[in-house]
Order: sequence, then structure tokens, then C-alpha cells
Amino acid sequence: MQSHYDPQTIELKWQKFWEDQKLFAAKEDSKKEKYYCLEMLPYPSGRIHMGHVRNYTIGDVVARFKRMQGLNVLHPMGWDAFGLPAENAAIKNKIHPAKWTYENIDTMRTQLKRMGFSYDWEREFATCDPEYYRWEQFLFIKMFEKGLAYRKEKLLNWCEGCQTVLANEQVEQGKCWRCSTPVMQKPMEQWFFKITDYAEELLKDIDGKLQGWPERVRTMQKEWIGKSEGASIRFKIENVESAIEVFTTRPDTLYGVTFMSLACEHPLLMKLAKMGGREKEVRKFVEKTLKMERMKRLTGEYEKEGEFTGSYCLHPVTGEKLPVYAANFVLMDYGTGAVMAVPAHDERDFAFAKKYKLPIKEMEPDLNAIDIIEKQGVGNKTIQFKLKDWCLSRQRYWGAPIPILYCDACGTVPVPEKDLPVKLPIDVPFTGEGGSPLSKDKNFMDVKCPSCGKKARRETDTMDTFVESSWYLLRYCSPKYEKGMVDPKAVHYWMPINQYIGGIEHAVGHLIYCRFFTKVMRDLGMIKLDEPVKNLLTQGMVCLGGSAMSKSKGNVVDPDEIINHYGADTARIFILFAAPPEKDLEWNDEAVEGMYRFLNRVWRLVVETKQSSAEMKNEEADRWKNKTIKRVTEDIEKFQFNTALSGLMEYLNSGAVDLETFVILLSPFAPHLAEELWERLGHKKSLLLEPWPKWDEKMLVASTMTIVVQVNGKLRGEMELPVNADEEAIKKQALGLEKVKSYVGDRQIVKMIYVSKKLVNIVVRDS
Ligand code: ANZ
Ligand code: ZN
Repeated sequence: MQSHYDPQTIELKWQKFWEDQKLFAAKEDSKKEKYYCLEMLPYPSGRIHMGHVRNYTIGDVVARFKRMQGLNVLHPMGWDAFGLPAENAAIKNKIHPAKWTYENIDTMRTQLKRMGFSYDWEREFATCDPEYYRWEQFLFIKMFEKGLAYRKEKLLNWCEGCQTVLANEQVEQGKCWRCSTPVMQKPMEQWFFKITDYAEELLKDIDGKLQGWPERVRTMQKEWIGKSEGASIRFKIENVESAIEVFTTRPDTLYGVTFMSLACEHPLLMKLAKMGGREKEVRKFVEKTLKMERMKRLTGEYEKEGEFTGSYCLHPVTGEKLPVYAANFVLMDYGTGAVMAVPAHDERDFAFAKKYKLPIKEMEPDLNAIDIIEKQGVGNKTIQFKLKDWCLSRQRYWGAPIPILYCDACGTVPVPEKDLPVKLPIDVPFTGEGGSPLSKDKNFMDVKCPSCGKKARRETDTMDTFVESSWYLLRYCSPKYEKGMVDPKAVHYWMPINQYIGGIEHAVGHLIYCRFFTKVMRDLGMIKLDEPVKNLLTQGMVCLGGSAMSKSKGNVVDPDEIINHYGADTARIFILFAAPPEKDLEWNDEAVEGMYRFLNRVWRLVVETKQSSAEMKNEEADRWKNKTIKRVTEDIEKFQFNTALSGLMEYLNSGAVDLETFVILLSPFAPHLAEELWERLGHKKSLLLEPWPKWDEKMLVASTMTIVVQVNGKLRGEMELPVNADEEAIKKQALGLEKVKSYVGDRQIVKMIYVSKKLVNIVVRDS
């Protein structure tokens, strides 16, 4: 047997053992309490990075700990495998996206296995597997039938030069990344999920059902959903029968309205401009505004400008004429795309009024405008949400095809269920010339209409990759199920997720989408579940030199390098010890060394000395043991892995270590070393089958105390007493001490002073 700590040998040995014994395979067992521990699945970009190592190590400690506490743990892993990088690699390196993706998955799976994570690998899947996205297409069709998936025009970045749609990240300073043609906004038909139907419930459940989520994420979601209560009010247009409807949160300012602002995309805008004889000016302004970079518009970092339409609308109460403007700060996709401007009470309107010399008028105080509006029949109370419907169309190849056909006779026709999955064709040209390769593949596009048999055309857009990650967490419950998206029995047993762990960057995207999908699947009768995630932990970043590790900054440490040098156990405990999970973590080579030395000391203690508690009093050793069990257990429960490890280090230094307890407590953090030492301590069965130790509260405190006895302030004796002895008994015993008796003699006792748990002073009068 080797006598020094050799992580490479040990780690391979135990990884193989765990795999052979299928120790992490999860099985439903109605007699056992379940625990579903999930970390966000990785995108197979090529190699594992430290962010993954951190995320997955945290999850692994929790999973192993809960397993040893006797819970039936589900701890799965898979791959978020569709996405743009695969397609870019195809163009750049002439490798097929599928090949690129599956090769990366193989590499990264091997890397994850080297970390010793306790995954049930039998549940693994990649979201680009047709058996997976087939069910996503199935859900899409169900949603289409319910009106929850629909098609609508949306402005997209369009390059006239390349004749293609561009993603936001392909627009550089307003120009196409490829040919530098200025990018236009062009309306195109896109698919949407009607998440806004669920806005109210998504908001309500944040307070009702997400108590186990970080406050920060809850707040971000509330703001993202953005509920505003107010009123919608109609302003008649002068000389025409139509009206402009506004949404306002301040109906009480109605009397302060002096003009009207419309979004550039507002359907009435050009009509009004034509009527007012200012078509040319307004058109020019609109074109200029729509070219403005999307991001700038969203951040509001631009000069507020407008253009007069030449037309007027009428104040609904006073009948005053109000000039109508096109304005660059009014967004078409919020409220009604029209704002009643109140320069006296709104900063933005004020600046605008100053710039264009428009009147500024105070509102009437104490006015119940809602009443007036409702009485006059010009408006009513309304609620607005910031949340937008989810545009899921992507003009991309490497994604799940949207299962829709277009037929001249029948219109939009869903692909019949029996024809699912609509598989991505493999043999398509990757030219990099823009547009989806699917739209150039006639074999894929041309189909027969399933309802009339005539010529039809396939939808060539694919789904946003966030669609796959919206329900993978449910699919893990029954990953091989063939009769539907999920086996309801399995979902009923495993869901909700007891602990979900991932990056804060998903606070409002993924973490709202998966809530939405759960509710949709519930309403389609597939599952009985309102919320998928009970408790959420968002881990901080791994930094080097003060900024997050990233390839572009060149400040990355490769996990494999650390494993090759020190082993996975050192990597794991370094990452847990360096910072609490929510905080950013600064990489530190010396601290890694320190962790390696700690594991070496553990090794020597167990293998070389095998005992050390000989000199320590038994009671003291018991106290250390119980104290450490309590500390490590409670700290893991609070995700304070760093202080749990400190507890283990202090225990090691105490010289009173119970080796078996120590090894068990170390095992969630450094599982390979712990298994090896457990075996060397003479055990035949895996450490994983050991129950997590319990502590005895009574053993945490010393059982006796030493009380000093004084007579007139001078030390005259000492006594050992149980810690729970009461004051009367202590005083009585003090007086009974032989030595004390001799000093007190027959003098009169004036009083006895008791200092709790320390001393008794007997004051006597000199005779
Ligand atoms: C009159 C008014 C007076 C307003 C006042 C505010 C203050 P939240 O709270 O975010 O919902 N607004 C409405 N639709 C808009 C759009 N599409 N683009 C830009 N601004 C829009 O904001 C609602 C307020 O934002 C509305 O109330 C409206 O201006 C403006 F002293 O109406 B307010
Ligand atoms: Zn047809």
C-alpha cells in the first residue's frame, strides 16, 4: 500500500468504484423522503471552466450530504446543447455543429467525471437529441392550439447587403459585422410564447411560493414583470372619428396635460402627419429614430427628441386642443405606445416642452381623475406589465425546428404528432453568408400539407435555446419516457427541486421561463405543480486579478491543470474554502497549496498514526467530536462550506480526533480521500452507505465545573461540581469543606457571595 497521499491513483480508483456500484443511481421509492438537487446544466462550449467547477462542487456537497442523511437523492446532469457557437464553429472550422457539440460533450463529461461529482449519469441527455426536442415540439403544438404560441410581426435587425436577419450581437455600432452595411429595422413574422397571460400568477407566486429564493432574484423578477396600476384614457383626434389611447400611472395629472407623444411605430402616426401636412418631416424623424441602436433606446442614454405631426387631439374633459408629436422616448411595446404629456409633473415631458416651446400647466390638486374619466366614459382603470411575450424564433440552424407548415390553402398548420420529431437535417450548407441554412434546404422546406395534400412549406426558424432549458429540469425525472414529455408519476415524486444552484445571470431569463413552462404544462394537464424550484442558490463568480475569469481576458486557470497537479479533492475544497458560495471568489495559488497540505495532513494522521487521542481526556475528546459534528452539519445546511471546513481544520488541530467521524465529515468535500481513508480504517463497505453522524447536545458542554472557595477573600479551597448544580447546594458544599470549616470556626457568617460558576466567598465577622 502506498504510504504517501497520491490523489491521482486514489481518485481514479474511487470514481471507478462509484460508477461500477451505481451508487448514485436514483430510484423512486415512496417510502423514502426525496431530495432533488440540481445545478444549471452547462453549454458544451469545449471545456469545463472554473465557474462550472464551483457551481457543481457546491451542488455535489449538498447532494452527498443529503444522501448520507438518509434522503433519496436525485442529482442529474446533462447538456444545453443547441446554440450559436456550434454554428460559428461550423463556418470557421468546417466541422458540423452536431459533431462539434457531441465531441465537446464527450470531453466535458470526462472532465466532470474527474471531479468526482455524484451524478446519476444514466439520466444524462443533450437537449439537441431528437428524443428530447421531439417533446418540445409536441409542447409547442399544444401551446399553438391553445393560443399560447402565436405569430406576429416584430422589428428585426436586417442587413440589406447580406439579405439577412442579424442577432443583436452581430450589429456593431449600427452596422453589419460582416459587410458594414448600416443595419435596418425590418418587420418580420416571428413566433411568440404568450408568457404575458401568466404575468399576474408569476408575480403573485414570487411572494407566495418562492420564499426559498434569494431576495435579490425575487426583486429582479418583480421588476422584470413590472406591474403598474393606472388608467387608460382616450383622447379624440380633432376632426376625425378615431382616438388616441394612452396608459398613465398618474390619471390625477390629467388637467396638466398640454400635448401628446406617440411612438414612431404608432399605427396612427403617419395618418396624423399626412393630415397635418407634415408627412415628410415626420417620416424623416421616424427613419432616424428607428436606426438608433436598440440598446441606446433601452438604456435611455440619448437626447429626447420629437417631431410635430401638424395634427391635434382634444383634452377629454376640457376639450382643449393638444398638439400631437412623434417622440423617440415613447416605446411602442409598452402600454399603448402613446403618452399624455404632463410637463409640470414629469421631468422627461418638461425637458421636451422646453425644447419645443410647449405650454406647461399645473395639475388640479385633490382631483379624483379616475372618477371623472369613468363618468365621462373616456377611460378606465387598467393594469400594465413590463413583461413582454417571449419571441422564440431564431433564424438559425442549430436549434429545435419549429414544428409548423405553411399551406396556401390551409394556412398555418402544425405538424401532426405522429410526424414528430421534425428532425434537423444534417446535410445543409454552412456558408456563413447569413440567413438560416434551413431556408436554403429545399428538401427540408418543401412538404405536403398534412390536411389537404397540396404543396406546403416548412417553417425554417428554430427555437430559442432557452426553450430547451425551460423544462429539462422536469425531464430529468423520467428522461427516457416515451409516452409524453414527462411521466407524471415521476414528476409527482421528485418535483419540486429542493435545491437549484446556478449563476445570477439567469435571474430573469431562464428562471422566469422555467416557471412559465411549469405553469403551462400544469394547465395542459401534464403535471400537478405550480412552481419548479423550491430553494435557489446563486453562486458568485470565480475571479483572477479582480475580474471574472474569461478567455478573452486571458485570466483563466484550467481545472484540468489543477486536477493533474493536486487532484480533484484539493480543487474542490479550495473552491469551497475560498469564499461563501454567493460571493465572488478570488483565485489564489497559495491557498490551493494550503488546501493540498491540509489533505496531506489528514492522510498522515489516518494512515501513519491511526490514533492520536490517547493523551486527551475522554470527555474532552467527546466534546470535540460532538462540537465538530454539530458545526459541520449546521454549516452545510446554511451553505457555509468555508466555515464547515474551518471546523474540520480546528478539529484536526485539536489532537483529539475521532478518525472515523472526521473522515465521514470530510467526505462531502473531499470524497475520494475520504473513501480511501475509510477503507484503510478497515471498513469493507463504501463510506457513502454510512449514515451522517448525529451529535449529542449534552456532550457539547463540560459536565463539571471547578468552584473556588474563599474565606474573607482568601483562597481556602476548591471543589468539582456538576455544571448544573444550584447555588444553594454549592454554598452548602463550600461550608462543608474541612479546610473552610477550620477557617470559619465559630465566627459569625455575615454573608456569602456567589460568582456564578466561579467562586464562593464566605464573609465572616472577626471575633
Ligand atoms: C402621465 C404622467 C404624469 C406620467 C406624470 C408619469 C408622471 P410605469 O410606472 O413605468 O408604468 N408611459 C406610458 N407608456 C409609455 C411608453 N410606451 N413609453 C414611454 N413612456 C410611457 O410608467 C408609466 C408612465 O410612463 C405613464 O404615466 C406615462 O407617463 C409613461 F407626472 O402619464 B405618465
Ligand atoms: Zn393545406
